[in-house]
Amino acid sequence: MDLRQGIGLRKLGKTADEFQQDLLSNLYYRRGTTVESASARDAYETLSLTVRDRLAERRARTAAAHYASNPRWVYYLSAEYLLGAQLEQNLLYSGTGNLAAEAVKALGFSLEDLEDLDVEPGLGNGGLGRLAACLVDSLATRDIPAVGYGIRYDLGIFRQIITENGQTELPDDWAFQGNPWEFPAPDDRQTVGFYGHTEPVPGSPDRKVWVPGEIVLGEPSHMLVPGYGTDTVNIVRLWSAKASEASFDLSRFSAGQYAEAVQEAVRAENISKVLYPDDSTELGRELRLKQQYFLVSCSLRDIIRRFRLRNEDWSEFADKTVIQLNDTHPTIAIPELMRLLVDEYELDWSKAWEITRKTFAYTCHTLLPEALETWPVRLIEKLLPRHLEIIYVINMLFLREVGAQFPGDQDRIRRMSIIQEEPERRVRMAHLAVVGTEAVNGVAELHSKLLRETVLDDFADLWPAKFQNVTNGISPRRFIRIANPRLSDLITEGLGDDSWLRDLEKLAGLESLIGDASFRDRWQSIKRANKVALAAGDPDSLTDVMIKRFHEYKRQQLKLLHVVTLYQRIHANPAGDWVPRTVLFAGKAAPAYHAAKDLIQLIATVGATIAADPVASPYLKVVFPSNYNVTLAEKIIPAADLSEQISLAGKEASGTGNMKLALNGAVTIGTLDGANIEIRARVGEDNFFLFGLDAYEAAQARINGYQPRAFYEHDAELRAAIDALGSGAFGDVGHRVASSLLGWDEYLTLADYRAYLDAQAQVEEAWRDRDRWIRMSILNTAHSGFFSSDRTVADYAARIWRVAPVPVPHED
Ligand code: F58
Repeated sequence: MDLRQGIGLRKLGKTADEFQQDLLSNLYYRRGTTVESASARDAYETLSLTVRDRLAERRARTAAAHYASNPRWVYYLSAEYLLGAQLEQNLLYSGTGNLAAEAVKALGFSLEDLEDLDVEPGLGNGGLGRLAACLVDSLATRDIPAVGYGIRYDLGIFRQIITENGQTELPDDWAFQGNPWEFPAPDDRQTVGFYGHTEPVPGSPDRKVWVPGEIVLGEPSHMLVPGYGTDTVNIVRLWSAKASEASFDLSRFSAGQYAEAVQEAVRAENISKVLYPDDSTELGRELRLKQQYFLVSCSLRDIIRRFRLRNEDWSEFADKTVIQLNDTHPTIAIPELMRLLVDEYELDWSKAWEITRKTFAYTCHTLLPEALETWPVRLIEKLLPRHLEIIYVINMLFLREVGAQFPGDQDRIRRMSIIQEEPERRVRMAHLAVVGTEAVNGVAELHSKLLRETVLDDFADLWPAKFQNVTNGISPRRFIRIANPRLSDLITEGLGDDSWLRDLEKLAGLESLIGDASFRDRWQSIKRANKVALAAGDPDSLTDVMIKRFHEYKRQQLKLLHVVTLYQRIHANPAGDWVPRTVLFAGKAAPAYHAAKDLIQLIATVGATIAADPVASPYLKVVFPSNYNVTLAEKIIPAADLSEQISLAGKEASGTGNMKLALNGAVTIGTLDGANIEIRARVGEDNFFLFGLDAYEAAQARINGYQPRAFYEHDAELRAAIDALGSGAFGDVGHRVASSLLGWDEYLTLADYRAYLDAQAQVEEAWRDRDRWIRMSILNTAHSGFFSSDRTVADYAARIWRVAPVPVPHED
């Protein structure tokens, strides 16, 4: 039998009875238990396998279609993926939700209970990691042959507990009870070298032999990434570090030196032990660079292995392969591909460089200078000696090009060099990423423009065509269909079918329903029901949410000043006609980012003070649920009325929470930053509360010698709020936050305070006119279609990747 002629698998059940049969057979044969003794965990694992089988069958057909067409592939390289919980998604994408609910009920369980056992793999920090997850979803939905490569961290982003003492971090052993969604693939194991030295190759000046001093194994496992409304199932392949057999010291073990015997093995396996929640500590930097190279080395070898399944000639590599670098974390892939091509496959330098440059593309996710990665030259030299040599050659040839374009401009050469000389020699990864790729993109219009005008201006001068914008997007399946089933059903009813889930611009059709009072009523009742389900506060209060990582540039401190001012106003006039508000904060701070952790603690303390206050608490409530993650986001977002997007203009690259909230009918209060600008342009100025300095005014304010104290002195309410924080009532954290605002206020919080409060007054005015508010809410949803990650992927596919879909033939 020619296996490639058709998958020829035994058909999986389509009816409730057949699904039940499959579930039972998995319970017996794969879980090894019985109906009588099945625990909820048994039922969860068995159901997951039963659903997974359906996707695995589609996966087999996808692989066959891809093999047959030998297409151009997209490889997404990312140190982070925040995939979210898998069961509900996979039920939806496999169309087995109803069958599953019935089948598990017969076993004595409810689907909701089993969904609670589904732990999300927290393999990312925030927006960047979640973007990677949305993009792989949309790649599959758009039938684009793609693999996402990442690291299978044993411990994901820490579990956060919030108390009045602030944030506590606990390890997140997410796969402790196993992970039914992954397939280990030990046969595709790779070998990765570190340290050591290089030796010349006589007669081949470009080539070297690298003799590593340490060898670590990379073992892959993959998770299935189904497309929605299509048969494509792609994969995310995650690498785990494993010690080689040789690293176990049997003689030491026999001599009773147990710790020493496994020391080397432990060191090797530490590479994929923990996700870095932080890039601000010196400690562990070597380990982080090791992680980056580990990801890159394993993935590139796997990519080459896959290329060679159908191709032989290196000249075709860049036609068949595009590798997208998700920020600079995987940028060491550029010298690594050069090393593989030149040293191992013996291509000459210029041919190898042509291939390399054509293969890679780079997405930048920041504007903060301190977030642009650099690595000490001596660290790279020690850990990856051959790569440093290659980087030097790349730099020399590159600077020669710059010199030819701009003769005599030494200052430009110094600015553009991949090597920073002062105060310490470091490799600038963003420069390497720009030099070694065909395309560079920012993640929102303003961000891409500021990259060209500021951070990467010299490079944009040299290669204007290389710089592009691809505005971020979000998966409508996860962030409205799964997160907000009530609203999704209403939209489907209103639009006539659910095709909007694959073509989100169709939401514009909601505009014509706005005039229908019963539609508006239902819209409002759904928002209320979502608030009841969230149970964060009075469902009739204005639910005001700020959910994102804690960072000073995002300005949770501005929101806190607003809360304190509201509190003081209520106290000054307890009989006033106050708009009741529930202010919900959620988010994690990097464990070493003390200012951000101070803010968390201060918010929790102020929240407790308000809760204990009989005068203010009827009108104002601050809630701060612990452990913000994808699962929690899916509960909060559908319940939000107001979306806080208040970063200092010019600092937030894009934001994606802003898109999720608008899609779910929250109205934004925000600055002209990141994708807020594009949201406002689409939902309309009247349906967005704008305030604050723009990016140019903000930059100018600093240049003009910004004095936060002047704002403090001229604004009595602001002064009262800051004085309250610094009064001692909130302890040392209150002092620290108040004095940092008064002393320097890096992100111009005080400069934007008054404009922010004025905008909040407009919010309250709009809220009091409930019909107006509902219309605004509907219009936000109706005009969020652009922010689908399906559109983002289509943009990348057309302008950067130049890839075409490969449909998978449908089988019934
Ligand atoms: C985020 N970056 C941007 N970085 O801040 C946000 O504006 C944007 O919408 C999003 O990327 C997607 O483009 C981000 O999440 C990180 O998480 C770093 C990862 C490496 C360690 C330090 C945090």
